[in-house]
Amino acid sequence: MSTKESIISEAVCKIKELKAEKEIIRIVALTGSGISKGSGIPTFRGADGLWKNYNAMDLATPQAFKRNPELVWEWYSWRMGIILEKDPNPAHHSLVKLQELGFLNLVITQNVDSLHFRAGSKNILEVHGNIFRTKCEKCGKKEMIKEAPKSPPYCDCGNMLRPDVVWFGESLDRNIITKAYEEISSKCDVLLIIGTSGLVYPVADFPFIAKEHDALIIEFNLDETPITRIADYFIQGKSEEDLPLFVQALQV
Ligand code: BJW
Ligand code: ZN
Repeated sequence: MSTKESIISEAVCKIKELKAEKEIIRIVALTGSGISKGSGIPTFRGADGLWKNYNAMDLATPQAFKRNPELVWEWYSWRMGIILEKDPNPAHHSLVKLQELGFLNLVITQNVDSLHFRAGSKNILEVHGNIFRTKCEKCGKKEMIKEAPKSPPYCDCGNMLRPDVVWFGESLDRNIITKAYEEISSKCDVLLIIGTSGLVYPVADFPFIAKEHDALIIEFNLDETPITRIADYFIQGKSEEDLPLFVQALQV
């Protein structure tokens, strides 16, 4: 049985080997809600996930917003309030450090919480949008907001705004998803997959696309996921504890 420390050390050795072979290697991080769990922000699935107490179809679909925009806004404002009280954790900071050390090129995140940005990551693709941005479906205007609205906000054009996040059944932003596919399929030697259940498409395909293109797959998660079977290294535990260990090992 390998210990976690030995798995981290093997993964780091492999990365160093690749770097020695190729000189320039591109590392991409793909993150999900588990990376923000250590900050006190709930995940979606699992025993204490958001979907345990709230029905996704009543809150995170365009139909739900059409049916009851007040309820949807109330839920998003509640979540914004929670996020605003929290800070990036050592896992977010580790990705910044990896970028500074020249080991990380891009963060692709499914999270809408801005924590990678607040931690100081530079090159971020937010594939499911941002909870602190509103969008007008009538005139197309997008705007960042600093506080959780107390009631549904309106655009200057008179239309009710919506949170600029991607709901079930909606397409992801074409430019962002194209860039993500491009990076994953042609510019990724190592994919770090952190705190995602790997259940939500199209992002759930990314690890498999990267693998098909010979990327080394390193997964950080508390539990096994559908990705684990293709992972070259599975580092099981809390990302806020394990990513700092991983970065430390890379620096030696
Ligand atoms: C830790 C930890 C710690 C905990 N350390 N780890 C193909 C097949 C089947 C279905 C579909 C398909 N293509 C499209 C669909 C439909 C749908 C879909 O995928 N459904 C599946 C659920 C089956 N996809 C869509 O509708 C997407 N649109 C689309 O594809 O358009 C075209 C199309 C439409 C319809 C049909 C066909 C094509 C859009 C998806 C949008 C997802 N939106 C949400 C909400 C965003 C806004 C908001 O925040 O409110 O995005 S849902 C939610 O799930 C959120 C997340 O970004 C996303 C992923 O969740 P994530 O991050 O993985 O969180 P969890 O909770 O699932 O997992 C947490 C993990 O962390 C766990 O593994 C823990 O173990 C771990 N963990 N603590 C490390 N401390
Ligand atoms: Zn408008």
